[in-house]
Parts: sequence; structure tokens; C-alpha cells
Amino acid sequence: MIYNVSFLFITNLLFYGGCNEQHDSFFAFGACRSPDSNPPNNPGQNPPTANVTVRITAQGYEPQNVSIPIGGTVTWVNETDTPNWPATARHPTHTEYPGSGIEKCGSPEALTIFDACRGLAKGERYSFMFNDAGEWSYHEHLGVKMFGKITVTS
Ligand SMILES: [Cu+2]
Repeated sequence: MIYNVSFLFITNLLFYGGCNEQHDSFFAFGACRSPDSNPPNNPGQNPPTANVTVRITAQGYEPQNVSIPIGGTVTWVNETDTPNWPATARHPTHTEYPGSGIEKCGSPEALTIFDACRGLAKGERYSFMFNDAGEWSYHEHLGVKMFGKITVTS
């Protein structure tokens, strides 16, 4: 236990000790880093991710246009009494988003395509992670009267 505490203390000195001194410090290795610009718990090495919820309402998809970084996930939640089947353009083949195609519904690949592959009942959710940058239009497959767009930025 004492060893662990000492180790943490020394580690903190190595990383932060020099930054609090007025002059060069024995403990300062390289440039001092501001905790705000590079917090220890968020090194900034990975691309940002975003999780966005799109409400399915009687008025349509809300919000209708969504922008997320690559790797972001969009979750649709049906708040209406009508089954709703979000799917990538174009109707009826659903092939615009890379790798997608309505013929893959019901196969093991169904989880990898931008296609709910079923009408979501009230309260049901469908999530999809976007790993391809671009502007991806989608529609409601059963009625083809609701439309939306997911913009994925690299
Ligand atoms: Cu369709």
C-alpha cells in the first residue's frame, strides 16, 4: 500500500511537478501541458464519437438532419402508433449506404446494413453505427412518406 501511494506521488511529480514551478524543474520532462488542453482521461488520440437519438413522430423524423463524426451511432425511437422502418436510400432496394441492400434483411449481414429491416413498433428502437463518411439519405420504407439525412464527417 505504501509502495502504491509513493508510486502515484512520484508519477504525479514526473508529469505535473515541473509545470507548477516558476523556473525549470528537475521533474520537468519536455513541455508542460495544460490539463485543460490535454486532460489525462481524454488524451485526444481517438476520433470523437457521438450518439444521437432521432425521435419518430407523427410529423416525421426529429431532428430530420443529423450530423455525426465517423463512428457515431444514431438511434431511432418510434413514438407513434404506426410501425416505422428507417432504411437507407433508395426505395425499394436500399443500396445507397455502402454494403447495404434490402435483400440482406434476414441474413447475418442484416446487423451491418443501414436498414432496420422491420417496422419498429411504438417504443421500439433501432441503432446503427456509421463508419462511412458522406451524406446518407434515408426514408420510412413502409409508407415512403418520411425522409431524413445523416451526415457523417471524417
Ligand atoms: Cu424503402
